[in-house]
Amino acid sequence: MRFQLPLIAAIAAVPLASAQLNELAKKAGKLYFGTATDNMELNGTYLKILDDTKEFGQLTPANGMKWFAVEPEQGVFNYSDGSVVANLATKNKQKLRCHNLVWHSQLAPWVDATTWTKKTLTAALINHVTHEARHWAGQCYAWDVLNEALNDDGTYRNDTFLSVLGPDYIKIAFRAAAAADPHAKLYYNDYNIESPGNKSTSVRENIVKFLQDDGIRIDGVGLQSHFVTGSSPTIDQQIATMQSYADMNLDVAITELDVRNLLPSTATVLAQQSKDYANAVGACMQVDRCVGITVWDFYDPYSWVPGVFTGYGDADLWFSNFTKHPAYYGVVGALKNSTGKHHHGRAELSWEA
Ligand code: 9MR
Repeated sequence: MRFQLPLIAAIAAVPLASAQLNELAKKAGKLYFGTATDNMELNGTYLKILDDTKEFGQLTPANGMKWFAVEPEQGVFNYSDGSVVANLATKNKQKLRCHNLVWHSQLAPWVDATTWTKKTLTAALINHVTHEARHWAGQCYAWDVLNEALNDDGTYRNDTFLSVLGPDYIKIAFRAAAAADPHAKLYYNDYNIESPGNKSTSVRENIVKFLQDDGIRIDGVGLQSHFVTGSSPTIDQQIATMQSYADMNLDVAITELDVRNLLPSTATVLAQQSKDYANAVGACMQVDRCVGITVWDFYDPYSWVPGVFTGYGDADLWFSNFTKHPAYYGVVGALKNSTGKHHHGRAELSWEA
């Protein structure tokens, strides 16, 4: 008897294991919370966190599946880089978002250097998409078939594909992807399409409707969501835009979320960053067809931001010393708030009722 009280006190003093991102996302009816990652990052404390499926249930290779890596010379395919992340996801039972089949950037130089006819470029495009999508068929939950094909004003981006083939290259790419991997969800993926405006209108008109009118399969729109602390779209703008894609009978996903700070990251800046992260995640929670959220890496030293935006950084959820940003808890809050509210048709307890 005399041990009872201290024992109870000891149990009460043990902090409850705190729920983690993927765990909470799944409780809220989503398929995953995930992250981008890259081959040279896969070691030490970082890898421990990446491997923890309570935290991350989905991986995206940041570079290894891009055209320059996969088909560096015409007709010569190299899957070694991309397979590292793909096989890690398989080993961990994490979903894999495959990224990407067609993009103007990080393209193999031969594509821009060759003098094409419509016939020869069509063949090269089909060949690339077919080989690559077939190679990882069965492993990819989703494919970003086409990445960043629009300018910010909504016009088609004038790259080699557009200038030789016109917009039909989009149909060629999605048709080939559908044939090569019948099970992967086929996505269009872009940035600055998270709030209403010319670019999001163009996604609906010039990508989705353009394909659907021809009976070509497209399953989803990926909203990259590379945001800036203090000037991210509002949660209402994000919900409205996601819903506008969902209303075309599509899934949506946040595919590359990060929120960059103008350095230094004061307490005020970090608090605002937390709100911005929470709004993005909260928007996905409010849209039934939003299947999941992917951050574009989770550890500040591996962020693409400082290399591209001078003076900006700390855009991810973990600081370089592996402590968590306040934004981590902002995301946790957004995932928890919606638990039970939105789900894929499953009856769950709802505190709203
Ligand atoms: O994270 C990628 C980085 O390592 C590359 O250097 C960069 C080159 O553009 O691409 C990064 O990923 C991009 C993604 O593929 C598409 N959307 C924008 C991402 C950030 O640049």
